[in-house]
Amino acid sequence: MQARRLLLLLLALPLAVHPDPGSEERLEAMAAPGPRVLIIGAGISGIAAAEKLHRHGLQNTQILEATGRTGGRIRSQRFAKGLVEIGAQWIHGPSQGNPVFRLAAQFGLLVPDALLEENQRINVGGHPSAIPVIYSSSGTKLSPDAFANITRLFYSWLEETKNFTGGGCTPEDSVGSFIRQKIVQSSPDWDKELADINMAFLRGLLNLECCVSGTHSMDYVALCPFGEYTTLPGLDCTFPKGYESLVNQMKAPLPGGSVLLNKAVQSIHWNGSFPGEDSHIYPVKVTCEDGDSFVADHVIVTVPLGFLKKRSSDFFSPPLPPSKTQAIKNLGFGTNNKILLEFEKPFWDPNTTVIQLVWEGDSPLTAPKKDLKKNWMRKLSVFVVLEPPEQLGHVLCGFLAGEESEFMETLTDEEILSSMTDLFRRLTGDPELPPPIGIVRSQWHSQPYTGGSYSYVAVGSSGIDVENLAEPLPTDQEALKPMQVLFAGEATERNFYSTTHGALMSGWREAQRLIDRYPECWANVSKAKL
Ligand code: 6YU
Repeated sequence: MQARRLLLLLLALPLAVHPDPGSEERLEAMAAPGPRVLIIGAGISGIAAAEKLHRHGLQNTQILEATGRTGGRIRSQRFAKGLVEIGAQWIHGPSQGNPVFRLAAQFGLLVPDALLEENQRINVGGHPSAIPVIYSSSGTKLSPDAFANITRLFYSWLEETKNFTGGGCTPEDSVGSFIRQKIVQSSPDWDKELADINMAFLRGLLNLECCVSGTHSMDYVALCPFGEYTTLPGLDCTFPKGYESLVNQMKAPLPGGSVLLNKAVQSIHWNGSFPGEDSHIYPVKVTCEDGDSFVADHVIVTVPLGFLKKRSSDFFSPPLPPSKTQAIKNLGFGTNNKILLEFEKPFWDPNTTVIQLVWEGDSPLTAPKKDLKKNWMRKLSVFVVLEPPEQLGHVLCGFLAGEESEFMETLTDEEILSSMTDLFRRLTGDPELPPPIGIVRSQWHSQPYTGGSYSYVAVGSSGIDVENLAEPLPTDQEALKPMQVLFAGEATERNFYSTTHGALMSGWREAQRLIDRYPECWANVSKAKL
């Protein structure tokens, strides 16, 4: 039984060749029949591609992952009394059109409420639906009713941006400039006494949008294609056993040895002729930072756009065609980080779900204060209360985007904790407010294999760049060996970029290309099994 398992395991592995100075490259493992497929990256897109290929009979597939874990930007971690998310938190639009929702429901990973039809029908258009508790920087609690109109206006302007997908804007126009224009038009109608606080409040809403889009400024986000991002119906929900429980379920059917961890790819050589030990000539060879190399018929690259921005010039040989290098340069990839704080006792009321900050003196019409060391906290505009407290403890999760967020990554936990203590004392007007008892924060910008949080369509780019990024190489339709290098990952999904479902769809999309190319591999796989 043991020997049979080992044989099956070996059969499932593609060829790994190690450089051995002075001798021929050495065969490490036997290959299963069918094309050899390597997947770079074990985030949700890479795992989704591997699982789908495996399910359709393309079993000669292996994932190379740079870090010591699977999941990528899905990362659940123990903190306070329970589990918190360092990366993705919600299923955005949990309804039948969302494959993350469908899988989570199928695996039994959601609470019953999340499955209710009525929950799936609610459409908030991707905007926050909770009524916040609002604190001003001078230590006053502000009534959400006072801002109800301005909030409604702000989100109606954001909705208006969707009208530009058909035209009526220039490539230089940004979502930020559009919103500013609306503010200038609308502000003469405001009550004069409320003008300053309204401006400060709107600055906060724009800061929050920076977190949603993963950008430093909404002035960086292109107006014309903004409406191409598609929101799905459903009231966002979370995973009680952590988002990683989804990735763990998805990878469970893969044979042992399918995922090689701590196997950072250094370069991808394509359009070549690389001999395998089976005397077959392969078009692609992947070399790793540890000196290992692998030959393959196809490679699916799922590394984040942030990694490609830093490394694509020396990652591919021959270099990428101009359409791809332009897409990598043009598209945006920014930082949205979390600061999670545990409190011994909540200073907020039990029914509070969101705490919104209003920094008095700030305005969407003036540039943010420059000195990051002094002012990074002013970019913080929202803290979410994590639920349920009985299971998690009293935990607030703050969101911080852009350069301020990247600066925060350079600070120590102690420095952040001390700043947060000062912040909450200032907001509540209570100089004795006990400090948080625990902190954990994300540092997505500094992660060498991620380089930020997620992608957006930046000013000067468009959905065409997203399509170009997704196009397989060689781009020549008549190529003798097509689809040598395929591209997946959240940044390659024109309508669902920046999300886990976009990432998952992209993995399935690229797997499907190969499944279609090798119908003989899955012809024998029974329909029932699919
Ligand atoms: C969502 C959410 N969410 C918060 C934060 C973050 C993200 N997202 P991966 O990076 O996972 O995998 C690639 C792997 O490749 C990785 O493991 C690398 O180590 C590896 N690799 C790299 N280089 C390599 C090499 N050389 N060799 C080998 N391996 C290598 N999404 O749906 N709900 O609540 C959030 C959030 C702080 C950082 C999120 C959320 C984004 C998702 O996490 C992300 O898209 C996917 O996990 C990516 O999977 P992947 O496989 O592509 O890459 C209008 C408009 C607005 C547009 N935006 C609206 C939506 C906003 C998104 N939501 C954000 C909110 C939160 C809280």
